Amino acid sequence: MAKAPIKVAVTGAAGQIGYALLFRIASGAMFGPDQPVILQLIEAPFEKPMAALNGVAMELDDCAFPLLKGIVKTSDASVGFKDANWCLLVGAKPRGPGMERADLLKDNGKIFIEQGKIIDAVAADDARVAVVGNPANTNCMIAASQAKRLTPDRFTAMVRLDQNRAQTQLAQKAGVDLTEVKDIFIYGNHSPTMFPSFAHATIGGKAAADVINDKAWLEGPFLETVGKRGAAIIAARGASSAASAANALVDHVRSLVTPGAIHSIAVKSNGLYGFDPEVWAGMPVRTTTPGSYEVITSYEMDDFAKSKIAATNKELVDERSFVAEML
Ligand code: NAX
Repeated sequence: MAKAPIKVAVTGAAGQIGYALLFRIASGAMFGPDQPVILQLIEAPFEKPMAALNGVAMELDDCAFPLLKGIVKTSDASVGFKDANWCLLVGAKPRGPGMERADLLKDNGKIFIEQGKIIDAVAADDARVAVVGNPANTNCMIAASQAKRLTPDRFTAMVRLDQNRAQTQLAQKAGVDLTEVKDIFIYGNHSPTMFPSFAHATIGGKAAADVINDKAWLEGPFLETVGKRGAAIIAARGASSAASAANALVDHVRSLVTPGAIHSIAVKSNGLYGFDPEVWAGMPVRTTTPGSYEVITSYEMDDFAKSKIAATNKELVDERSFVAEML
C-alpha cells in the first residue's frame, strides 16, 4: 500500500538554498523514493519573495514529480507549519553592511522566537525541526526555548555542510575516493570556530592522521580550509553556498530518518564533550529510530581537540549571552 504523504514545511523557500532544495525533496532524495510529500512553503510577507515563491511553485508543478502530492504557499507561519512532520528553517535575515553580529543575532532571534512558538502550537506531534538559517546553532536554541510540547531533542541545527567539506578535504589530501573517509565529525558552532575532529577519522579503515602523516596540515590548513570554506565560496561565486547547503540539508534529514546512520548534527549539548549544557553544539550522533538519535559519547579528546572545543564553546556561550533575554 502506498505510504501517506508527509508534510514538509520550508521557510525561505524562494531563497537561493530553497531553490536548490525543494526539487530534491520533491524528487525523493530526502525521504526516499517511496515517500510522498506535501511541501508547505513559507516566505517573508513581501511582494517580491511571494512572487518568487509563486514562480518556484510553478516550476515544481512543471517537474511532474510523482511523489509531490501538494504545495502550500504562504507568508503565514501558522498555515505553513500546520501539521508539519518536518520543519526546515532555512529563511533568515542576512547580515547587512556594517551590521554587528550581536544585531544579527537579535534580528534573527525574533524570527526564531515566533517560529518556535508556532511550530510548538501547530506542527504534528512527531514534528522534527532542522535549522539552517544563520547563526544556525543559536537560532535553533532560540526556537527550542519557545517550545513546551516539543522536547529539545526535536530541534537540530545543520553542521553537515561542514562535515561534507571536511570529508572531501581529507580525501583529496590522501588522494583517495571520498567514500574511503569515515567518521569525520564536526564539533561546536557552524562558524569558522567549528572543530572538524580528524583524530577519530579513518581513511580506508586506518587512522586518517597516520594515512595523511602531516600533523601540521591537519592542525593548520585543514581546519582553516573547512572553517573558512563559506567565505571562500562567497569570494569566488559572489554569493554564498546554496546547492551544497541544500545538499547538506538533504543529507542531514536523510541520515536522521535512517536508523544506524552515524553523522554530525548540532543538538542541545547537555554538557557532553565539555560544552555548556544549554548550547546547541555539533557532535556525532547515531540515528536510532527515524527522527531520533543518540549522541556518540565514546570519543576521547586530546589536549589539542579540547582547546578547539573550548574555543567554539566560548563563541556559543557568547552568542547565548547576546540573546539571553529571548530565551
Ligand atoms: P537567501 O537570502 O537567498 O534566502 C533567504 C530567504 O528567506 C529569502 O527568500 C527571504 O525572503 C526568506 N525569509 C526571510 N525571513 C523570513 C521569514 N521570517 N520567514 C520565511 N522566510 C523568510 O539566503 P540563502 O542563501 O537561501 O540562505 C539562507 C540561510 O542559510 C542564511 O541565513 C544563510 O546564512 C544560511 N546558511 C547556512 C548554512 C549552514 O551550513 N548552516 C550554509 C549556507 C548558508 O550560508
